[in-house]
Amino acid sequence: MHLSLGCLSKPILHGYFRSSCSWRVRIAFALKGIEYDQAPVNLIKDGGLQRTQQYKALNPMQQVPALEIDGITLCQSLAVIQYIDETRPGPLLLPADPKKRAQVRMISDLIASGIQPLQSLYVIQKIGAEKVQWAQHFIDRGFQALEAILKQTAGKYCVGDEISMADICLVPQVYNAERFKVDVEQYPTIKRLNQTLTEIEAFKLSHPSCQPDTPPDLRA
Ligand code: GSH
Repeated sequence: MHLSLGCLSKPILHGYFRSSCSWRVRIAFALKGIEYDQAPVNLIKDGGLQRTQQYKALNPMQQVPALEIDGITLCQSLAVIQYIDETRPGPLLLPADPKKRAQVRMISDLIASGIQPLQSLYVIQKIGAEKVQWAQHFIDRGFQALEAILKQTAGKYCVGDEISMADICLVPQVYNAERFKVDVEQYPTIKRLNQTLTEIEAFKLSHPSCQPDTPPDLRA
């Protein structure tokens, strides 16, 4: 059931332009055509503003995103995306068919649990000098599995021909892979899907290169 939105204020997304998890939520909002405000949290400045007591009150994990919506604060991007999907009209981000729905969750979890946490800022900072090799190793390991799965599930998009939460997870993860100089050419299905998806307006609008907190030298 969709909420009546007339009396509710705009959601506030606490995120960071280059955070892949924040980008996931921005894509979901763009696909659904929902207006929201952004409250940038600089993950680098002064040791990371996500570590302040003020932000910790919003997200005790000291990570972005955090979303203020409908009188509650939600963290964890996949929970946020599913809440948006369940309460807002627009294209379904999780398909109705149980098999496809499970495949969407499988791919999303593979990325959100099996790849991104191993190359997130906090982990990388702990690794120190080996950080690039570490990130490349875990992204490659995840992409090998993801490529095999996508060969079975993909049509035009990650699961069949409808855009879903799996696509929302894929594009920011490929962006991270490229930042860490992973050779995405090795993964032809991932590469094809990413190329198709990055042409779509919702993915372009939410791209790290054009957010309110994108530094001038990284703006496209
Ligand atoms: N599982 C969380 C989600 O999906 O929201 C992961 C959130 C996460 O790792 N956020 C990163 C972060 O805030 C940015 S993408 N990193 C800050 C840090 O590591 O200190």
